[in-house]
Amino acid sequence: MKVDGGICRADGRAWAGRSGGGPAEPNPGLVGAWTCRSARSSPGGHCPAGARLHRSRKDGFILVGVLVVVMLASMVAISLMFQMRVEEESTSAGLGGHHAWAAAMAGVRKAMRSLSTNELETIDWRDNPDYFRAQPVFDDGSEQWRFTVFTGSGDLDAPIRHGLSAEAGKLNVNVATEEALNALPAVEPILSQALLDFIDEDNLPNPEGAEQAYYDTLARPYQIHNGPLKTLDELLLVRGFTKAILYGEDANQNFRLDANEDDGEARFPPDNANGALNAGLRPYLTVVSYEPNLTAGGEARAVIDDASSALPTNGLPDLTVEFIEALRRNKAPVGHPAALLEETRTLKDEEGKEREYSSGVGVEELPAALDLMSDTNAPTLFGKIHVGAASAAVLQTIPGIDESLAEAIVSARAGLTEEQLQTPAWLFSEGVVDAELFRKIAPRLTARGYQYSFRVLGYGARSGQFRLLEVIVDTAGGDPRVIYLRDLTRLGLPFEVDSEAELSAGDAVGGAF
Ligand SMILES: [Ca+2]
Ligand SMILES: [Ca+2]
Ligand SMILES: [Ca+2]
Ligand SMILES: [Ca+2]
Repeated sequence: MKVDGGICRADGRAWAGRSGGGPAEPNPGLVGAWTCRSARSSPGGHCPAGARLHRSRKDGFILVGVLVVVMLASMVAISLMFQMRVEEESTSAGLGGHHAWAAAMAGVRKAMRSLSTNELETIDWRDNPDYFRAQPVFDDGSEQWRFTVFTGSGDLDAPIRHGLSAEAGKLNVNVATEEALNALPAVEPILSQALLDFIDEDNLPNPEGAEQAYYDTLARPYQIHNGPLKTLDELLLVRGFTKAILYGEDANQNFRLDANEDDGEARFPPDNANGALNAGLRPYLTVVSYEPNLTAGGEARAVIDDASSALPTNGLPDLTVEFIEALRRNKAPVGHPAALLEETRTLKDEEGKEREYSSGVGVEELPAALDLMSDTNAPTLFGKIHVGAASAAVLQTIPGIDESLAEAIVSARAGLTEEQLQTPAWLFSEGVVDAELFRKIAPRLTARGYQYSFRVLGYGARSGQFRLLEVIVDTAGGDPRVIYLRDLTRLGLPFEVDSEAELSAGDAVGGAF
């Protein structure tokens, strides 16, 4: 190694002397080098005769000086060695981290590809290990970089799925009512009302809520949003919402019950040691769900109660069109198309005579009625709950759906085809709910998801270096785009990677970064 900056360029001799013999045999080479310092300006760097003479008369002084120089040079060398080693290690960690990041981003791109319109119908994005698990990305000879895309399943026995989560399957806190929030486990009005105050535009606190005036009294006051949350973690800014409430016992947010999450107070986090994972509110909530108010064919929907809104020219029976025209003529609004199900009304005809009208919407016509019409001309619908993706706990936030009905919905949908799941009409056609209950709950439901969340682990199968990302992708605008990306690497490896099995499986490494 070189010790640049040493006096007259010691060129490693200082280090060699130090390590070879401990402190300090005077080194003639060094002495010469050192004493040359005074003659540095001489042409060609040669020591003039006067300098040699000077050396011979001051040996004692020179010896002390040499010792000091040797020590100084040694210190410089040790410090440089240390610095180089640190740099070397951080460079290799950084390089590996960079590769793991690139592998994770390959996973993000694959997840986005699974959601693109031409893949969506052929790729199962819900749970597809062949497509999402341990996918090889790049082999640089010494390391094989891979990714796994996964999400929480809510099932303790198989806590992750290799796929994506539809955000529409969760309750959107930005548009949730107090009643919906209070239906969630462990949410009381003191929480829900504080959340509603945090989001609503005014500064009038709910009876058990908290507006800016409360936050001004904190040791570290901060401005509340009085507007929608952009990320779920912003819930932690709301009075009463703690990490224990948001993440439950799942301190490392890996969807699994780790040993420290099931040992009571012994180790962080506190938990009830009951062998089950309380994952907090996080699995039930979102801030990003919305959908375009369009038909499956991408057309604007007809607004039933708006006389200026053209009714569909095909897809609806004549009887239904006549019924809606009569409703409009009689200024008898119905609101949501679900209200047409098995509906009859006494209305005036074109001559002003009252007569019985039937909607003409039964089991057969219901899917088209739900697809083609709307209760609003708003271009975007926020916070509808995806009946094909929501957990029983989330379904219970809808007034009219109790625990047993929520569980019946979850078990009934498991046996349905993609075709049947296109609209919420199957709830009625499969006999899960009657017409009256369907009319009540359907306005809160959707059968579509446009925003999808997932985790990606990018990792080296040999070294175990990894990066963990949390991602949300939005497809509402056409091509999928990333609307949220967070590095969760600090939370640790979410699950063991069986690198031996992966490497011996001999997967072909396809593609590159
Ligand atoms: Ca407010
Ligand atoms: Ca955990
Ligand atoms: Ca614990
Ligand atoms: Ca527990």
